Formats: sequence, structure tokens, C-alpha cells
Amino acid sequence: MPSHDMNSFQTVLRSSKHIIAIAGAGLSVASGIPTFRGAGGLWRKYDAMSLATPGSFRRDPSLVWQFYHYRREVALKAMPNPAHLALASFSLPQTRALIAPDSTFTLITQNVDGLSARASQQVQSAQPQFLDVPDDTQTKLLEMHGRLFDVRCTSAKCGHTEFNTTSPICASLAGTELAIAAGDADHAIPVVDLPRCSECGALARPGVVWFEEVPLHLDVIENLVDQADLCLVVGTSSTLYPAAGYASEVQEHGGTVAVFNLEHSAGDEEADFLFLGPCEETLPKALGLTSVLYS
Ligand code: BJW
Ligand code: ZN
Repeated sequence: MPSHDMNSFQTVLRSSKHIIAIAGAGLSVASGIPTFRGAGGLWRKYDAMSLATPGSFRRDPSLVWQFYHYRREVALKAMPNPAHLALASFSLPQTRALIAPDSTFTLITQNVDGLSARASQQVQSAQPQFLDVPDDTQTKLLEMHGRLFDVRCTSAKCGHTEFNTTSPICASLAGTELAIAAGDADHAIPVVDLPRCSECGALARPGVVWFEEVPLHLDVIENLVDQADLCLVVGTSSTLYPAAGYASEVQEHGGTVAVFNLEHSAGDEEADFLFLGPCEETLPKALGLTSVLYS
């Protein structure tokens, strides 16, 4: 049975040396970004397999682009919430030195909304003196399922990727987000009018990792998982591999797992600690960062 005791968690946190966090869609719920599965999840209106696979993009790039255009527009309007900011603050070596001395920390996120990167920028610009620290103690952020704002060429010969936050990404998609949000997209946009590669003119695609595609940074992540003595699992249903397997790998070599989720999630009965509730409340508290965030 997992413990729900915050004080015991903080004792473990204090002595941990290699800490990782695996984050999922629940991290961004308080920022207004819907989850994938469950009540209110994005995939209640559309079948995941008709939106997030390479095959579906080949068959219907117009529908897939409308879905991602909608997601880009939502993410552009969203702001990092206290859970993003707690993880970003915990990433700063000087902050972490007070909570878990001499530790490393890496945030591995499955989210593509860019909010963790924005939280990092926000926290660093509030404390610019913290930028001047040795590289090996700097926090790393690994966005393993890619980024909504990366736009990638579909031509294997070109492969150009660019970070593009233009709203709307192209004129033909303007306004289609309303139909997608209502669950009644039927607006077929000609392929020539969809986003194109700025280098070679071929059809571009969202720079995210779809089902059957290989997630990013896997070698680095495997090493971190092998070394980790504490794994925080934040706002993920833990149903999607390989991310869903990392917590049990950490436990298998003797590390501790702490789950932060609104509800029960896959494998949480095996965790060492379980904090049920909104992670935007439980995580800042568990990391001892509520005063930093709200002062
Ligand atoms: C809150 C909250 C609050 C709400 N506070 N909590 C092994 C076994 C079986 C199958 C496979 C396997 N390995 C691979 C597979 C196949 C497949 C897979 O896992 N399928 C499963 C269905 C079993 N995996 C893949 O295809 C992956 N590729 C792959 O494995 O390549 C092969 C390979 C691997 C390794 C080496 C070499 C080769 C690719 C997966 C790509 C996933 N892509 C998506 C879409 C990304 C683009 C986009 O965003 O559109 O990623 S799918 C979708 O699921 C998205 C998410 O990142 C991902 C995870 O979802 P997440 O984040 O957990 O969200 P939800 O909605 O499920 O859960 C939200 C949670 O938040 C809930 O628990 C709520 O309770 C909670 N919550 N509010 C705290 N306020
Ligand atoms: Zn190109």
C-alpha cells in the first residue's frame, strides 16, 4: 500500500541524488489544456487512431491539421500553472540545494504544449542570477513526444523542422478550431492549402510523436531511469509506453516512486507514495515550494 504521508516523502526527497519526473496531460489541466483520455478528454470526440497516427495523416491531413491547429491555439492562450512552476523552480540548482542537496533533476514530459519550457523561462527570468551555474547541475527538460509548435517537413530528402508559433499557422485553418472543439469537423481543406515546408514547399506535419513512432531522447531517458533513485509520476494515466514503464524500472533497481494524480492511475497501487488530488496543489506542497511560488 502506498503511503500518503507528505513528511515521509520529504525525508526521502531530501536524501535523493538522482531525481526524475515523468509528466503527462494532468500537469497542464489547470492551464486549461484538456487531457486525452477520460471525462473531458480530447479523444471522446475523435478516435485517437484517426488523429494521432502516421497512417491517419496520410489518409486525412486536413482533419489531422485541424486537430493540431486547435491544440496550438489553446496552448498559445494558456499560461503555466503552479505545478509547472514548482517543477521549474525545483530545476534551479540553488532552489534544489535547499530541498534535496547535491541532487540532479530532469523533467521528462509527454506533453507537447510547451508549458514546461515556458515555466522554466518564467522562473529563470525572475531569478537571472541562477543562470550562472555549472552545466552538470542545470535542469534538463526532455519533451519526449515532441512539440506542438515544431513543424516538420514530410519529405524524407528535406526533413526541415522549425519552431513556429504563428497563429493561425496558415490562412486556411483560421476558425476551424471552433468546429473541432464542437466535435463536428467536416471542412476538407485542399492539401495545397495546408502548412508547407518553408525550405522545399512539401507538405509539413506537426512535430509530435504519433502512435508507432519512436519517442525522442530515448537513450538519454534510459540512462536517467537507470540512475534514478526517485521518480515523480505527475498527471499521467501511465497507459502509454515506453513512458508508462519508467516508474516500475526505477522501483526494480531500488528507487522510490511517488505518484501525483487527480485520480487512481495504472500501477499506482505499486507506488511508494500516492498523492491524490490536483497536482497544481499537491506538487508545490510536496516539493516545499508553496512559499516560493506565491510570495
Ligand atoms: C490530473 C489532473 C490534475 C487530470 N492533477 N492529475 C508496450 C506494450 C504495449 C504497447 C506498446 C508497448 N510499447 C509501445 C507500445 C505501442 C504504443 C502504446 O503504448 N500503446 C498503448 C495503447 C499500450 N506506444 C507507441 O506507439 C509509442 N511508440 C513506441 O513505442 O515506439 C516503439 C519504440 C519504443 C521504444 C524504442 C524503440 C521503439 C509512441 C507513443 C506516442 C504517444 N503519442 C501521444 C500523442 C502525441 C501527440 C499529441 O499530443 O497529439 O502522446 S498519445 C497521448 O498519450 C499523448 C500523451 O503524451 C500520451 C500519454 O497520455 P497522458 O499524458 O498520460 O494523458 P491521459 O489523458 O491518458 O491521462 C491524464 C491523467 O491526468 C489522468 O490520469 C488524470 O487522472 C490526470 N489528471 N487532471 C493531476 N489536475
Ligand atoms: Zn522541406
